[in-house]
Amino acid sequence: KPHAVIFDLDGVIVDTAKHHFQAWKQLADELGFNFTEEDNERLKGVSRMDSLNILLEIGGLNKSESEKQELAARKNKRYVEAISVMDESEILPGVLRFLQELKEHNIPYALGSASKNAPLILKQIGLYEKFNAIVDGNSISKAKPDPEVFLRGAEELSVTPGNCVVFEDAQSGIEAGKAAGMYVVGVGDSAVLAGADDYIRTMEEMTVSRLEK
Ligand code: G16
Ligand code: MG
Repeated sequence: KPHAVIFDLDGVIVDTAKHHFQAWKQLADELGFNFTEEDNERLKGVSRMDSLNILLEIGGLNKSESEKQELAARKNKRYVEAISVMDESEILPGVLRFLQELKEHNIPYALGSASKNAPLILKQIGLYEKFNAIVDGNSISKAKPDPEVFLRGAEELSVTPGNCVVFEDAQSGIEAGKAAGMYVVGVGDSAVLAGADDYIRTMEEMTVSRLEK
C-alpha cells in the first residue's frame, strides 16, 4: 500500500493544456507564425520560459531576454484570464472519487506541478484545501525531468520517496518521478508515454487496491 500520492496538475486533475494552447497560439499569431496542437504536445509539463523558447524555435525567431519576459507575461496574462473562470466542473473524471478513496484509507496526497498558477487553479476548482502539500513552479528551482518537485512533495508529506506513487501525463514528469525513485502511473496513451510502472487512460480506472498489487 502506498504511503502517499503525488499528483501532477495539468492533464491529471484538470485539462488546462487547452487554455495554455489558446494563449500560446494567440502569441504565435501575433508573432506571425502558426502554432498547432501537435506543437503544443512539446510544451506539456515544461516550465513557462522553456515553453516560450520552444515556441520561438518553432517560429524560427530570436528574441532578447527582455523581449522574452514581455512575451511570457503577455501569454500568462491571457492564460490567467482563462483559468480565472474555471470551476469544479472542470475536474477530470474519476479524480474526486479517487481523492475520497485516498482519504478513507488515510493516504495523504500532494500536488507536484510545474505551474506557477497551480494555487489559483486549485482554488478555482475547490481543491486547494484538500491537498496535504502543494509543490509548484513557485517553489522549485529545477524543472521536470529533474526529480526536485516530487522529492520536495515526499519531504513535505514526511514519507520516503520509495513509498510514493506519482500520477503524470507528461514524458518529462514520468522521468522526474522515476528519477525520484517513485512508482509512476502514466495518465494517457502508453504508446506515447514511456517508462511508467503502470498506465491508465483516466483516473476513473484507478483504485487504492490496484496500487496495493
Ligand atoms: C504545467 C503545464 C505546462 C506549463 C507549466 C507552467 O505543468 O503542463 O504546459 O508550461 O505548467 O505553467 P505556468 O505558466 O502556469 O507557470 P504541470 O506540471 O501541472 O503539468
Ligand atoms: Mg501535466
